Amino acid sequence: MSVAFRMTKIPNLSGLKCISLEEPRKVSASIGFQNSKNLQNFTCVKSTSMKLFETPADPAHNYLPVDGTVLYYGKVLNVAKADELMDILMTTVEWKNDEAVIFGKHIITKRKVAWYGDQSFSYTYSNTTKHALPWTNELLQLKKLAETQTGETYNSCLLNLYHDGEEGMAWHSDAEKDLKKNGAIASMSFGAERKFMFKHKDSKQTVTLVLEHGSLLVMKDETQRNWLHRLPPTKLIKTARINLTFRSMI
Ligand SMILES: O=C(O)CCC(=O)C(=O)O
Repeated sequence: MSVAFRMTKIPNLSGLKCISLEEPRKVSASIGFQNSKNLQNFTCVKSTSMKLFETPADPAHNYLPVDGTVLYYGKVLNVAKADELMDILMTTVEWKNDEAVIFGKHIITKRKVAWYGDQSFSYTYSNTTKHALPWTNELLQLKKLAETQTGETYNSCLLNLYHDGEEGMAWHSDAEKDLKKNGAIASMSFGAERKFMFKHKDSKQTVTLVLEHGSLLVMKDETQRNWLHRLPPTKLIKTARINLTFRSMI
């Protein structure tokens, strides 16, 4: 059976790969951060792949239409290396369930977190404070890779482990007082491909990308001030994902 979907063609990209789409109606809005002049029609043949859709990697393209910068570099590690690092991160990182105090209620998440850095930085978010652990070899290598690719420097890393698609992260922005104002945040992903969404704080416009295994994304400039981001939960994904966000603490 063949199914027609409308997808957004981004200028300067050679083309979009057509793959199976679980939510065809949302595709142009999801990838479509361009104005309607840039929309073109594509016909895709439904495949048996579990992939929902792909985000074309073009580090020269800003995926946010206004008020911030999000660049997606795509896969910066090959699959074998990304698989190896995922296994190492699973076993060597000191994972702990995340905690938050929300409206006075102490919440412990299923999602696990860890916090590493150049020094024992304290990081307070959701009314709880973490103290950074010293870098492992792999985290230091990945920090260097993120720095080389993005042309920025980072001194710390927050890691998240989502056991399956039912674990996600709600809308928020990373603009805590401990972080450098408008500092770049580099996000590296391993494991299950997941949607990653942005929502403008005023216009409520949304942008959705898919973060691939071994991929890198950077959020910078005024992104945290003007946009929220989230990792939406989904029942469709049964496997784990690890995300590393390299940050600059002050
Ligand atoms: O897992 C992700 O990709 C999102 C992580 C995130 O939003 C954060 O660390 O602030």
